[in-house]
Amino acid sequence: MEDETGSLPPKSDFSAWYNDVLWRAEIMDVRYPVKGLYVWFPFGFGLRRHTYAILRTLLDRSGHEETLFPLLIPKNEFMKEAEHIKGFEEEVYWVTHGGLTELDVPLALRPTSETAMYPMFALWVRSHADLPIKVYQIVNTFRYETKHTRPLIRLREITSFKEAHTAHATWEEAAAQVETALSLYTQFYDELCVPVIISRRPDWDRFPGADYTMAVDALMPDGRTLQVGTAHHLGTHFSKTFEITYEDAAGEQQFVFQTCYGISERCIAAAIGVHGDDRGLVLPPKVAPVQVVVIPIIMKKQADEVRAAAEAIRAELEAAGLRVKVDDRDLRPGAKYYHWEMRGVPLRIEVGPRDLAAGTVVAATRDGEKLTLERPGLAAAIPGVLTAFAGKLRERAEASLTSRIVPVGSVEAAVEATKTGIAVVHWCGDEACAEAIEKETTASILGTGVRSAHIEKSEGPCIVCGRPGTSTVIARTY
Ligand code: A5A
Ligand code: ZN
Repeated sequence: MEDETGSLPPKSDFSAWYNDVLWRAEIMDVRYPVKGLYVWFPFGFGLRRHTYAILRTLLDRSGHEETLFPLLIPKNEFMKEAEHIKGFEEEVYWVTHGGLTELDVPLALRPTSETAMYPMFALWVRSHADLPIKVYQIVNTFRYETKHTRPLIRLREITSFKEAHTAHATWEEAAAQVETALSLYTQFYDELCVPVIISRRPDWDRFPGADYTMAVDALMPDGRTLQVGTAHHLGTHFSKTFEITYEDAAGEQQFVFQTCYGISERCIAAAIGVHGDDRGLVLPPKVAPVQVVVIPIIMKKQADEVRAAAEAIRAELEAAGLRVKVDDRDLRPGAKYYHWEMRGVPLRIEVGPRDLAAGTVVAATRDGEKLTLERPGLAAAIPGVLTAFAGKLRERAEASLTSRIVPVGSVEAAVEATKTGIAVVHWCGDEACAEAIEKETTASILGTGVRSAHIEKSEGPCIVCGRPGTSTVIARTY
């Protein structure tokens, strides 16, 4: 399965690096014979599992309940909400036959689950006491994407679609839920040590059927942003079509106000893209399938003792809750270092005869920092080492993002800035000005109302028309 020969393209050639590292680090196998569908290698799936465990915990702890709805949505339900259909009609896969029999009602493979869930919400909500509803599911969804497909980034089968759906008594409560969602996503990305920028998408980029859409974007090494999450205020668009009502205190039927918010395996693409280096993956310790690799340095002398020491270290670290591997393959240490560096393992511990005598081990974090750790109390020391390493990843990623955000005062300067990152401009909100900006820069307006520690909000003249404008972020996007 693995190919340890040849070398990884440099990360500066990001597209080539990305495709190659997914293969070499055993994240995804792209040889599945359907375009836009890929296979998780077990190591990659481990990364997915630990990543989504964080997401689950954040949702569970904030009053969400996990649920599971069917994959198939009857055409008549799918076609109810006009804007929603229009937004998705070109992306839906249809099931039209059961065996040789044509189905009376064609079934859509969910591209997202509003129209699967909301007919049921109509049955679930009766009175004020049934609100709010806050559910989520982690499922596969299907979108017939026509843009260039790419593993983890643009899929036709999204395998790890976390979608949350909520229903509330008031518009304000739903708006507050959107804020809660953004805060959860910010915490989630902080655990992945990936800094993000939150903004309100322009109206033409809203989710089909939303009052407004808030988006979370990460900056990839090639200077393009990746939308790694969205939270939508749905107002009463869907509750009106699906008749989701509750009886208020005065005995009147009222439509509920809804939100939904989603994250896909793009979160893993972002972590891989942001942290990796020329030697392969660099994984945040919380999600690394292997957090510590122990490499016994076997010489003729004391080979058995060294092996036993490596095993003892593994047992101790595992007992402390760490994910550990001992690599006792009959390979030169250098080949093993290469192997585990490619797979992003945050910490490597080497034990050899000299360490046995000294009562120490040599440890190296994935970024090359070497430490000598005392053998007694090793398990107690490692979590601190991993936390410090995560802190370094976070700082490096923040610095890299900050250095590529450029406030500019003209369209020409925006053209330059978006070649390598994000331009912050003043824009008046007019669609014609947006079109002019997007045409000149070949970048997209990500949004306004920007929230980021890295961007200062201000007012100023629109870079196209000169009328009053507000801070707006622009970037080339995936
Ligand atoms: N029901 C809401 C939550 C929804 O579907 N929103 S969404 O269309 O914006 O999708 C949520 C997130 O899924 C997006 O922000 C994006 O990060 C991710 N996503 C969308 N299409 C994708 C695709 N084809 N491949 C991978 N991820 C995708
Ligand atoms: Zn303008």
